[in-house]
Amino acid sequence: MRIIIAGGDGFCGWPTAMYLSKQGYDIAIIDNMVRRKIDDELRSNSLTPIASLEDRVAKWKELTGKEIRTYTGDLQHFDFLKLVMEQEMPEAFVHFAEQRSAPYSMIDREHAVYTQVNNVVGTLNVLYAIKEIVPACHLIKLGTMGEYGTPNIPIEEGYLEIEHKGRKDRLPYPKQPGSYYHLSKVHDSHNIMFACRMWDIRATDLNQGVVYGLSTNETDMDPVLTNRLDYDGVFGTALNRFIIQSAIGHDLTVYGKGGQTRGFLHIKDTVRCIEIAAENPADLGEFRVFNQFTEQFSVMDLAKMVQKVAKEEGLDAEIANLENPRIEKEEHFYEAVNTNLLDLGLQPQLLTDEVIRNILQTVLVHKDRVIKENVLPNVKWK
Ligand code: NAD
Ligand code: USQ
Repeated sequence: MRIIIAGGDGFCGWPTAMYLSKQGYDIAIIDNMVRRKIDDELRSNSLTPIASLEDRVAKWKELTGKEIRTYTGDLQHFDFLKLVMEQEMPEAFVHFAEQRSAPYSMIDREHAVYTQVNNVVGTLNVLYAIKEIVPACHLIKLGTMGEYGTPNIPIEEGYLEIEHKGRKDRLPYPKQPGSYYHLSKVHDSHNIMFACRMWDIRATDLNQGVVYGLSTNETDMDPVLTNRLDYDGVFGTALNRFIIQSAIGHDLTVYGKGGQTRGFLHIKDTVRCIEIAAENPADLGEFRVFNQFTEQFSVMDLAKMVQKVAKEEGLDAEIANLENPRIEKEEHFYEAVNTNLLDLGLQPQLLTDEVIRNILQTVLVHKDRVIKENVLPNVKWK
C-alpha cells in the first residue's frame, strides 16, 4: 500500500513512517520542517539530539534497504501538494502535519491565527487533493480527545444517539474544546465530515489522547533514528514533562489541583493504531471516528507514579501544585469510550513503573540538554 505521511518529521510521524516502512508499506513523507523552526522561535530544543530528515531516511535505507521518499513543503501550498499527490498516487494519506500545541495557540492573536490557518487550510487542501486526484484514497487524520472537552456524561466515539421530543438521531458528539489549537481540530472534523458527505471521500478521524514515551523498536535501531522529545512549557506534554522534571531535580509541575483527567497512550500504540486504521479503511463516504487512547489518568495520578519510580532510582521529585496557567476544570467526571481500535486488534502497551523507568533512563542520558528556564509554563489563557 502506498501511504503518504504528512508531518513525517515530527514526534508521532517519524516513528510511524519507519514502523510502516518496516511492515512493508511504501512510504513518502511530506513535512515543511516548521516544528524545527518553532524550536528556534521559542529558544528551545528537543531533549534528544535529532538528525535532519535527510540523514534519518539515509540511515533508514542503510539499515533496512527500504526507501522513504521525502517532500519538503507546506500543505497550505496547494500546487505543491497536488504535485506530490500526482507523483505518489497514495492509497492512504496519514495527516499529522499540524501545529499541535495548545499553549502555542494561546500565546497571542498571531499564534492563534497561525494555528487555525495552518491546520484548517492544510486539511482543506488535503481534502481537495484527494477529491481531484485520488478519490478512493483513505484519509487518516489525527484529531484529538480534547475536541470533546470534559462533559459531565460519557464520551462516545464521535457520535451520540440522541432522543429529543420523541424523535431519535445519531449526531456528532458535542464539542467543548479548551484552546484555539483544540478548536482547530474541531473545525477540521467538521470540514472532513462535510467532504465525506458531499464527495464520498473515506476518512478516519483518530481522536488521539496525550502521547507519552519517545522510543519504538525502530527509533532504537540507531542514534540517527532517535525521536524528538519535547519538555518545555509550550510543547512538552504531561507525563513526558514529569519524567524529565524528575531527572533534573525540578518539582513536578502539576497545574492547579491536578484532577484534570485525560486519555493517554504510548507512542508504540500510536504507530500501531495508524496501521490498524490503514488496514481497515473507512467506506467511501464514511466519516469514521476512533478514540485513540489506551488508559485514563489524572495529572496528579501521573505525577505520583513518576515520583515513586524516580525515588526508586535515587531521585527526589517533589510535586508542586502550580497556579494553573490554563482555564480548565481541575476536578471533573471523565469516562471515554475507546473500543473501536481494541476491537480491530490493538493490544495496548499499558503504563507501568517499568515503562516510566525506561523513559527515565533515556532521559537521564540527555538531561544536560535541558534549558531550565523553559521548564515552567509561561503562556496563560487569560
Ligand atoms: P509535531 O509538531 O512533532 O509534528 C508535526 C509535524 O508536522 C512537524 O514535523 C511539522 O514540521 C509538520 N507540519 C506542521 N504544519 C505543517 C504544514 N502546514 N505542512 C507540512 N508540514 C507541517 O507533532 P506530533 O506530536 O507529532 O503530533 C502529530 C499530530 O498528532 C498532530 O496533528 C497532533 O495534533 C496530533 N496529536 C498529537 C498528540 C501528542 O501527544 N503529541 C496527541 C494527540 C494528537
Ligand atoms: N498539565 C499539567 N502540568 C504540565 C503539563 C500539563 O498539569 O506540566 C495538564 C494540563 O493543564 C492539562 C493536561 O495536563 O490539563 C494535559 O496537558 P498536555 O500539555 O499534556 O496536553 P494538551 O495540551 O491537551 O495537548 C497534548 C498535545 C496535543 C494533543 C492533546 C491530546 O500537545 O497535540 O491533541 O495532548 S488531548 O489532551 O487528549 O486533547
